[in-house]
Amino acid sequence: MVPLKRRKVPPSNGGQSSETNPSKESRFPQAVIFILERRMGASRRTFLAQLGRSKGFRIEDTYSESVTYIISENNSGDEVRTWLGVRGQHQSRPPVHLLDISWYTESMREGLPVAILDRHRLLEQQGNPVEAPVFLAASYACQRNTPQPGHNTLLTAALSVLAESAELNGDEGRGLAFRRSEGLLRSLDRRVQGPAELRGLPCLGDHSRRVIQDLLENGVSSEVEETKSSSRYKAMKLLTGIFGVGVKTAKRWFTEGICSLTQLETSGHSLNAAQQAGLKYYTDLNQPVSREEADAVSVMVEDVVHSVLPGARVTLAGGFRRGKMSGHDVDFLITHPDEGKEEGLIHKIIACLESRTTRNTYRESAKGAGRPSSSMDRFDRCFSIFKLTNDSNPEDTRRAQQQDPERVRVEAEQTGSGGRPWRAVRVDLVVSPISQFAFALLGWTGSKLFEREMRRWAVHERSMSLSSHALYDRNQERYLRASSEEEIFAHLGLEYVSPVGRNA
Ligand code: 8GT
Ligand code: MN
Repeated sequence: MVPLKRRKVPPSNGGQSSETNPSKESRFPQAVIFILERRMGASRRTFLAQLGRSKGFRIEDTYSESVTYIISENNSGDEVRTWLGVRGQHQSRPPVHLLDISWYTESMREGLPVAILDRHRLLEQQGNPVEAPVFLAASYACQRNTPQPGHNTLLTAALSVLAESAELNGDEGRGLAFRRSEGLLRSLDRRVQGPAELRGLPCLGDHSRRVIQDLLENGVSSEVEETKSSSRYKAMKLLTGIFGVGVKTAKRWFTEGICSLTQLETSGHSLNAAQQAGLKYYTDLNQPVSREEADAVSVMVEDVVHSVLPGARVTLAGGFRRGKMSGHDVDFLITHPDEGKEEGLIHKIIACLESRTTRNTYRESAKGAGRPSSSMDRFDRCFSIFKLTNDSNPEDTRRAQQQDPERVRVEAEQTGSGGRPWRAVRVDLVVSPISQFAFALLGWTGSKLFEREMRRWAVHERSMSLSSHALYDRNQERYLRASSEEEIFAHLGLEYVSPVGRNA
């Protein structure tokens, strides 16, 4: 997208901005441009059209036979032809070019219609269109249903490695591009047989397509294999795998030559409380949490919450709410039906947890504890490490609790790590007032990509801003209320996607 700062309006006669004067004569009469709104969104299209006009391009509001350049984003040539009813070439008229948005943004940058290169042209099927069945998918992850685990796990696992590697390098943009490709492949309802089937799919950049092609043709991607075996990737993954250690800290340690836990322990670095616990329980915390363990944790959390605030409601969120069979932690959202009753609740929960076990909770505000929160989210929150008894299946836990409440308030380090009767599990607790509960539940159910895409949809397609607290309509200049996730989807003009379909 053309950065806003380039959006200069050239001085025009009489001080009238050319943006407000679309009928101004075109500087390039041979280029009659139509920008397709589909999958681009109305606000972005309006912005791009105004920009073009301000630079003297002729931009049509509707498609007609006089159009010579069709600009589209995230659509295939075949789709565009079908939607607009673009006919094949005819000798009596100038050719119609079906072009990607990149041609348009480059032309904006140059201030004139740039030469059309192959990479600007939209993909169109050659030959018999029935030969390779083509997938169709909407371009935002929040418009798609994405169940677990998907039919293309070989491809999605590989793209996930490249995304993770970019994220560990601090390259968010590149990471997001791979995540979008990964999310798209997860949503496909059958296995991809060959690259030709992916023609015209949105979200797949050149890089991802090359990797996919490699995997489909050779069964492996050399780039993915090299990434996985690189010492940087391995060290960064290991170090950020320590609870309380983020990319920045891990990067600093790695530059100092720290590549293993032993090197970290002997480096003389002083670790904060969360990181010390992270190191101590490293193996436990990096072992996936099973569904059964999550259910056992639920029983413990409900017990603690109800003992400090009867009537409070505890909801399992995160990956487990999306139907995943394992996760890296267990996420809970806590609220009370009477607004205001939840105030101060997190402190009581923490106090109760700490009285029952050794110190194992980490307030979000504690320096270096866990993930930094986005500036949009201001809930009371606490990351903790629970000690879960090995035999804790939820029914046993419930029964044991009734008989002897102390038994499940797992004992501290009475035994060494080998053969000890419990394991450490990460638990994330968030408290929300009931008036924001639907937004919080949506935000904390994920997946991260699904959330991100929903916020992007809100801004670009609806001029709204969505957070885990509220939905604001910028046109109406007011907040839109919702008491269920379904209502939020409806406000956004999206078809409802149930939690199990949000595994983008
Ligand atoms: P997992 O199985 O690896 O645990 O996967 P997960 O449960 O999907 O991911 P998670 O990292 O445990 O995060 C759970 C949800 O919380 C995700 O949907 C993520 O988007 C959301 N989440 C955070 N941090 C924040 C935050 O600061 N604000 C909001 N609104 N959501 C957040 O992880
Ligand atoms: Mn989780």
